[in-house]
Amino acid sequence: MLQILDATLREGEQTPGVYFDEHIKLAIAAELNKLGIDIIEAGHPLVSSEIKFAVTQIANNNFKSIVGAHARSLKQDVDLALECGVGLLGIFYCVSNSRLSGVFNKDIGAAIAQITEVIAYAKSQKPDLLVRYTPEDTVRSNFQNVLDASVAAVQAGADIISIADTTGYMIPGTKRSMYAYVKKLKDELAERDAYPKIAVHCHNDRGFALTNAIDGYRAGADIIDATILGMGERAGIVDLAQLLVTLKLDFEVANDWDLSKLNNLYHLVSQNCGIPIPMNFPITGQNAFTHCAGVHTHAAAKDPAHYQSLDPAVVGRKMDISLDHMSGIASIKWALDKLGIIAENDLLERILKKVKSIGQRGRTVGLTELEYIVEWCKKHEIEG
Ligand code: HCA
Ligand code: CU
Repeated sequence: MLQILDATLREGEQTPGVYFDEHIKLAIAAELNKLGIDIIEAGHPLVSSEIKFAVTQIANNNFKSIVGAHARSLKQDVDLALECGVGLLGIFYCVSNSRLSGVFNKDIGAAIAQITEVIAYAKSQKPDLLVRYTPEDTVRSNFQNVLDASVAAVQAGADIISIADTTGYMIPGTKRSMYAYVKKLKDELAERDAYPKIAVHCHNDRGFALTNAIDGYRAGADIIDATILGMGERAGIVDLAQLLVTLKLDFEVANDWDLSKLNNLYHLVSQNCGIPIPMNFPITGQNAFTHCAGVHTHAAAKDPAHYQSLDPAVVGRKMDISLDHMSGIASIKWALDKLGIIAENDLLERILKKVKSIGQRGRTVGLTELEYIVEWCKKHEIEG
């Protein structure tokens, strides 16, 4: 069964300026667990004693979610992660010739020796530990190096190989296809008798993270990484809410993710990282289920499905209608109905005129304000 790995507490904290307090880290992890997220990547314990403490707290909570820590390919990092009591260890090390020679002054043989030694060490310390090996910048690295390192990692005990599109390089429908990459790597691994789970970690530098992740799933990936709000280095990675909704509703993945929990979780994270949820963000954005233009509100008030392909109730939200310069009579009627106010046509027209004039000043009218606009319009009528 497909698994989702949420990396908000690891990759997400690599968003410039983002730091979650320890109790907020625990709250986010607990909410992810309630939502039914399969794996929580809780942090990189080497970064600070606070992060190590938080990873330990999260790992020792008896969550149903598997809790993981991130580590460089060094025994020192493995020891720290093991001290935290995690169930999954994500080890990353690059295999690109230019990085190996330019940054580490190593050849691929030496890199593989280091990777396998560290994986074997981790497994010897805790045999039931799940080990993921990520050849960093997988998709831009020499394929033979990726394959050799992956096979050696599996032989040393790695359970998962993660394909990292570290720079958001993959573009669907071109030679840089995540679908083709996953297929090719799986086939070549099978040729070498290696059958690890395959994860995909897609960055969003070109805006294709979600599409690439779905491509990876279609090609047989077992694990997909995502973060709340798509947070992460630079343009971040796949947005969790969009990914879950698509997989559950459109690809009918039979997992128990509780989509109704997404909205509160997004607000919790947004409030605590200082990144507002963009108004027009799918699923969780304020406007995601709000209809504006008169033609739309007229039809949506009769049946929201005319202008919605996703029922907001599925994600714990409601349809809304915005009152502004685009409004029509149907918008006003819909809003008045919410307030329990019945108005004759003449009054309706005057309310609409007022609402439109406010909208032209660049803002929307809320229900409380509307109540007073109704009063004002009635009075205005009497006073002439
Ligand atoms: C990083 C890079 C990484 C690692 C992914 C992984 C990437 O920030 O360390 O370890 O699976 O995008 O390659 O996030
Ligand atoms: Cu990343």
